[in-house]
Amino acid sequence: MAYTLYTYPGNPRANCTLIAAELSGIKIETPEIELGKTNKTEEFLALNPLGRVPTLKLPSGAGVFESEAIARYVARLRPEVGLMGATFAEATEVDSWVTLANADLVPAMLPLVWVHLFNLKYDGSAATKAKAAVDRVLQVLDAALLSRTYLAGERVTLADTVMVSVLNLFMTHTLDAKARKAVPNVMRYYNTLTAQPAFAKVLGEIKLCETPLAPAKKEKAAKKEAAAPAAAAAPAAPAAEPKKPKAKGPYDDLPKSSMDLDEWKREYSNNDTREGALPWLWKNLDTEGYSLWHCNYKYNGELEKTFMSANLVTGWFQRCEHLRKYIFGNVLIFGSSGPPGSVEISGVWLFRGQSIPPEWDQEGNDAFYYEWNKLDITKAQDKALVEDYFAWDGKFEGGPTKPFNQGKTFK
Ligand SMILES: N[C@@H](CCC(=O)N[C@@H](CS)C(=O)NCC(=O)O)C(=O)O
Repeated sequence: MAYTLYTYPGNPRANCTLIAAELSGIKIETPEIELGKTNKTEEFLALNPLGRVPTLKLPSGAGVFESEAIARYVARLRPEVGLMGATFAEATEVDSWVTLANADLVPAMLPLVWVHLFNLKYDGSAATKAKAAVDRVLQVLDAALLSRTYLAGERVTLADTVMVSVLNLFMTHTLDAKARKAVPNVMRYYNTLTAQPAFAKVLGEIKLCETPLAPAKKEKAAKKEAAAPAAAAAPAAPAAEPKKPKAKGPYDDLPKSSMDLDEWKREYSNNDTREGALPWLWKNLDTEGYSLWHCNYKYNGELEKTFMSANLVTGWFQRCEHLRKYIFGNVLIFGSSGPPGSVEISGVWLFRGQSIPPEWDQEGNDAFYYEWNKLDITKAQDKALVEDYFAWDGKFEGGPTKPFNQGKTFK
């Protein structure tokens, strides 16, 4: 009999265990449950007397309750994987980070995220306190990650599966681009780990937060407070402020282009690249409105596995969703799995405007870890490079040093 984890999809308290299981090669079933029903049955209460999720059912039929105990149980099943830390000192570090995440970040989920997702009663002062707690932990984490790749030791431990699972909720719901920019080391850590296959498989497609969740009935609440200032529990009243003009986006001031990027994407998707799409591009490319760039991963010397490199690219693409209207690219993997330096990542992008997207030169952004070189299609070699990258074949002169392995298109 297999292990069964009762939870609802996306529960950070369960994701940490599911990632640990992926890393350890342990199969865990996650049957669909109806929260409020399944967890109140007699059978369920025999596993967890409080009737809560997550709850783990062991092959013996016994139950394990409390998310932290469940995560530790699974991590201990395969000590050789090292999820509990390789040494006594590392095990203590794992304990510190797991407890910090659970004691300081998990309680903030309810007032900051779940209250909105599940339409619960909003408590302004609880939200303010929770936000301060999250900000403080992020600062501590950012300082710690300045000199580390992982929280404890030199490889992934339970500290990372717990921390990333919890961070993921805030990254996708409350921390907008400005908040993320304030913690570049946390971002590098989060981006690196979520690109790893075990994390990517459990967390699925990640869409970083653009606008933080806000109280559902903010305006009404603000008006009530104006009438009765004594009940000032909710945040200050933004509704009373004059409406600010909408901030300009980085592409808003560009003169209209004669080339329609969507049309190019359709051409590329529906036609043979060399026979149909590229001739269309060379005929329609507006070199004033658009620019072409080659990118080369700065840490190619560290890459060992093709599938992990491909995952790095997938993670990057997932975080580019908001730029889809303005960019198109092909990022390719070259070489084959082997010792460090066996694999290379490089690509060619087409961008609206004459520079790489503004946020891409900031530390923590995936693009920051690439060298960028603007291409000039009046030069035969640059033009051929664009063609090879877009067609996924050719000589790639001036590009990679290893043979093509696989590619990914952002369109
Ligand atoms: N301390 C527990 C908290 C678990 C918990 O509160 N789970 C919630 C869902 S996230 C639940 O089961 N609520 C339903 C209920 O209490 O009836 C743990 O970490 O496992």
